[in-house]
Amino acid sequence: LFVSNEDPDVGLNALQNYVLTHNDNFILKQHANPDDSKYAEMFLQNPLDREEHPRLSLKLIAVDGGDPQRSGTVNIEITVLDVNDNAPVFNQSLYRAAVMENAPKGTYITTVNASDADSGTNGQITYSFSKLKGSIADIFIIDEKTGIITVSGQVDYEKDKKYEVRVEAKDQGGLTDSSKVGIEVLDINDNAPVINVMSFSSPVSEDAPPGTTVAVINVKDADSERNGQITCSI
Ligand SMILES: [Ca+2]
Ligand SMILES: [Ca+2]
Ligand SMILES: [Ca+2]
Ligand SMILES: [Ca+2]
Repeated sequence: LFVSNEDPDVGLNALQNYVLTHNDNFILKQHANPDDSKYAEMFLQNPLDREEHPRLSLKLIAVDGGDPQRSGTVNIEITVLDVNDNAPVFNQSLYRAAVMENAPKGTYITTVNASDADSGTNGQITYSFSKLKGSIADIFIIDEKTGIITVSGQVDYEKDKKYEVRVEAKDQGGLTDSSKVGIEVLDINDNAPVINVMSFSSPVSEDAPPGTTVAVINVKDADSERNGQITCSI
């Protein structure tokens, strides 16, 4: 920025000095023209940060050497344009959630959230799962705008008791952050015991002593804990 001031007086009463209001970013360099008039150049000295100061308001004051001293002022309004210098940041490095097995499609699991300090598209975030292993992509879905994770397929405790899903937040300039979602699957009693007769001796002779093994039976229940505990009776 170049500034020059016309002061029709001569000598001491002519323009003596330019002063810039105190600020962290700009400095002023003063130069004399061959005809002794002066001009000033404003330089950027320290980097601007739109996220901290989106607008700067400075005053440039030109003073003469007269008595009384006279001065002129210009206001300099500076708007700092955004660049994409902030990546999105998740508000948690790990999200924990639980879901019942056999939960219907659309069942809410959790919401992930990231923020981005930039403005406009530089701060606009889309969410996605990253590097999904195997079948997880068929079981859960994430809304790219809201970060809401819901059930989209078959959750089966007997197949997988927990999942760990990586989520990614990306701004429109391509900067990213990632986080993890741990999803615990809760068992429901969806399996009946299965009876398997391994061997069976028939007929049994009438003089067989008490304690003779007649049949070997194997009983299984795929559920866990109380849902899988079996009692047998005849
Ligand atoms: Ca950004
Ligand atoms: Ca920025
Ligand atoms: Ca069961
Ligand atoms: Ca079960």
